[in-house]
Amino acid sequence: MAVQVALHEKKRETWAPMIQFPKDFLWGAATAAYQVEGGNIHADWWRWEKKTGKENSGLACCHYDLYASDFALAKDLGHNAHRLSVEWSRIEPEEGKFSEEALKHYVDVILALKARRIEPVVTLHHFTNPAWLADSGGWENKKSVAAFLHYSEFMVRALAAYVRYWITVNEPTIYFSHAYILGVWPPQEKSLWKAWTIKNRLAEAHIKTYRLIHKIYKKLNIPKPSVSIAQHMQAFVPCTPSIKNRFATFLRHQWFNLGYIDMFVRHQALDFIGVNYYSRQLVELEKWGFRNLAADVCKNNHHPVEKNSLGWDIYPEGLSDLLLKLKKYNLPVMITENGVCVSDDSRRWEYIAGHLRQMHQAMEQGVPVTGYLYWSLLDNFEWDKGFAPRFGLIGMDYKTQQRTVRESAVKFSKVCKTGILEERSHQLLG
Ligand code: GCO
Repeated sequence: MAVQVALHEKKRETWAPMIQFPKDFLWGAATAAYQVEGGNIHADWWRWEKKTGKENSGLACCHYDLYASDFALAKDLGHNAHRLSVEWSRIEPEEGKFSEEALKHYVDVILALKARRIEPVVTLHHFTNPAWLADSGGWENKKSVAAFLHYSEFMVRALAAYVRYWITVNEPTIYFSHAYILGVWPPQEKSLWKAWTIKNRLAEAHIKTYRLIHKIYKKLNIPKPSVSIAQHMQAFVPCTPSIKNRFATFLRHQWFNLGYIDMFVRHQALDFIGVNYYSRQLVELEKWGFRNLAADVCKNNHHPVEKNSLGWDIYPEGLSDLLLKLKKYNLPVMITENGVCVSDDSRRWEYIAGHLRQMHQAMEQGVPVTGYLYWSLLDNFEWDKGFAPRFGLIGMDYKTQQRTVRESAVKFSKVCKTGILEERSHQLLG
């Protein structure tokens, strides 16, 4: 039957309506120090990789040395913004001993972006900690917050003149859930109690760092900075509209997407909302219970959608829903990460275009989105998954360190350069 229908359908290629983004929009990509730099020997992750026998980050993309040529590629691709992180364990390899050399390196990195008129968005904590901090209990240790503030002060003073956008902590919910509940990241704990402690400690770290950054800018008489976290947000969708599923969906959205945002808004410690969006979670509860409410998902592949190479659902429509739910905060929103790992690069462009369309829809309905940073500029070290997932606009040959600009990067660059998304679409005419 389906075949017969298909035979009667005429397939015609048309141009979908042009989508135009604001002139001053920030376009670019994101990276994190540990995933691209290579040789981060003083980080807790470095030691953990060796201990567990997982794939080692090793030289990664040698971005520590090759940053300037990588930024030149980003510039060619029309990027006018770039998110990166600074590695605490390089800056403070031993407790209280700050490395002027590492600091100079990061100043040079930021200057290399500024020279290309690329706006830096700087993250202070992106999952890794100095090994000495891990040895003293990591974020379980009360002193971690003071230590983080000390390091942040050192960085912010040095970079304030060049940096407007700061991300204090990347994806705190992912960090405490992977490291302290699921036990798949260092220090591999499985304790709700510890997770709760870390959750609160990261919140305290953000709020205090937020205030510190603003104080430093004021003192140095520099125009106000814009400070946020990069919050991992998912589209939680009930598999069936049962009360259990709808209630769990509501709770998860509240806890995992908005928990930190609400808290920071209450503390007046958020200048914009940094959103990392990748995927959908199909909520299907087996039974009532705390764990079920927090974690049960559909295991029967109901409502199937395409998946990335790590098996995550591809669900662009979730982005506009999510953005519309952020409207109530009256804060600018920046997409600080959105990306896909696929072996077929044409699917990457589909992913980007699909998400840009959804983002634009939300903007038309009044959500003040100010930028879109694709994850990631380069293929890189995907934490406990190693180098297999390919998220990059630019492909990596890790043996030769050769970079290859992918077709998707070129297509995305047209949007970056013109602010216009123009796409060929297939329309079925009956
Ligand atoms: C994260 C991080 C990135 C990941 C990316 C793809 O969100 O986990 O910010 O470090 O590499 O999200 O999984």
